Amino acid sequence: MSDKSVLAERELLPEGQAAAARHFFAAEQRKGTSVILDIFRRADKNDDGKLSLEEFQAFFSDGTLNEEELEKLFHTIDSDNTRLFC
Ligand SMILES: [Ca+2]
Repeated sequence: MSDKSVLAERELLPEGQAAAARHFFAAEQRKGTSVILDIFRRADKNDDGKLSLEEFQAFFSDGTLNEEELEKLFHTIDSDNTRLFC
C-alpha cells in the first residue's frame, strides 16, 4: 500500500471504519495464505515443513502434467535450486 492510498483512506473514512477496512483486508490476505499453506501441508507428507521434488510430484501427479512437466514446474518454483520449496 502506498502512502497516497493510506492518505486517501484516512480522508474518506472515519478512523474506526478505516481500521475496520484494514482489518478486513488483512484477514482476506491471511485467508489466501492459509489456503496455500493448507495445500502445502497436505503435500508435505513427512511434515518437515519443506516440499521435496518427490512430495511435489506425488501430490500433483493427477495425470494433468507428466513427470517432465512436473519437474519443470517444480524448478520454476524452486528458483534457488535447493530441490525443496518452503
Ligand atoms: Ca517434506
